[in-house]
Amino acid sequence: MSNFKEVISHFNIDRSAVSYGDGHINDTYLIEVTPSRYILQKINTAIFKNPAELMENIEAVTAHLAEEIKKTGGNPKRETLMLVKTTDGKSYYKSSDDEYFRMYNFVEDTVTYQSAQKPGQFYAAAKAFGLFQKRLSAFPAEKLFETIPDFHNTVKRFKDFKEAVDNDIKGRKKDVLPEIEFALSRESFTGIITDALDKGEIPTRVTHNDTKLNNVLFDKDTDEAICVIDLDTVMPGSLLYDFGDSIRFGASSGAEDEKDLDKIYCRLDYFEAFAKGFLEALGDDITKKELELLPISAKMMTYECGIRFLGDYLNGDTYFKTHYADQNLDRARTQFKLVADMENKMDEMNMIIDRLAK
Ligand code: ADP
Ligand code: GN1
Ligand code: MG
Repeated sequence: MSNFKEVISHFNIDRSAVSYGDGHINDTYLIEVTPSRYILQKINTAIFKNPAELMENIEAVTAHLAEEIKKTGGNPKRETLMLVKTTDGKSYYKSSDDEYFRMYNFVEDTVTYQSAQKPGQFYAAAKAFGLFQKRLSAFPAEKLFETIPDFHNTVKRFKDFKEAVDNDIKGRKKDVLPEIEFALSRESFTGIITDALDKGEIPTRVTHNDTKLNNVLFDKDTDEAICVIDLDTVMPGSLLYDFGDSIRFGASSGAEDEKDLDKIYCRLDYFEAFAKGFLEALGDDITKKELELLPISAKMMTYECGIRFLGDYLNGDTYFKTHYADQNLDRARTQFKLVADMENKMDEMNMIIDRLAK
């Protein structure tokens, strides 16, 4: 990282930092100033075009969450991210080379998981994401900036994907024709959630929009899911985005970039555990139509992520961080394998939701 000393001095810290975490988007560093630790992040401005607006969102959302947590006797220092202000009282620092940095308190004695190890753990994550959404239900959605426009507009994502296929700027299309065919043949279902939103059949809510299992911190002793992190995409959206994206990642039997596709399928016991926790946390705060669309939202978010990975592969890997050549292709393949498996299991997924909703 360039001019590191300059950056941390503006957070009143003078220590070295080490790279940290497994995110695909921002550069994350851990800083130790005994007895405290901090997370420093360089915001990815190729993706988040307006970091000042993004930080305004995060300031407002974390302040709201802290109040809600206090009201119920919780501990905001463990249950929500807390920003560390710069020496001039701001929530971020813009460096002399125009990079944007923010700092959070490190939430101690927690762990993140790259995959759910037992259904109970995924149930706990569901409770945390459900509660996150519930705590934000009174937050005025119109106050939030759209940090990435059309983030979960699958119809728009499909158009972008088709453009990547048509442009084929890296000449990779010829190697991935079956994957492209898989994606293109499913165009007709891409509008189900956007149509329901447009027609007012389901409400717009304040949602997280990136509910990967590794975006929740678990207490290392109790294994309770205590703090939802990665708030860059908190924006107006649909509850279905949060449900579907959680299932996409956490109900998968393997890693997002697993090469052996025989190992990849959707684990229905994990699907059920998540649905149970999410519905318990939401209580009455979910409509009949949302309930009905929960299973299809899992397929939608998985498909959408698949076309995003494959589109990025075709575009030359410019969006998601990759650690080896073809990683985005491996990621796209696992997503499509999951989509195919979910199509076979759709009846069972519907039955599970029917049973839980009774
Ligand atoms: P990205 O947007 O790149 O996914 P995240 O905000 O999710 O970045 O952070 C990456 C990782 O850093 C997380 O998965 C988590 O392990 C860790 N992390 C982030 N913030 C904190 C925090 N405040 N306390 C403890 N760990 C954190
Ligand atoms: C990114 O930031 P991270 O790693 O939690 C991405 C998500 C994808 C996910 C796929 C802002 O999430 O939308 O679902 O990778 N975040 C952004 O693993 O694009
Ligand atoms: Mg993350």
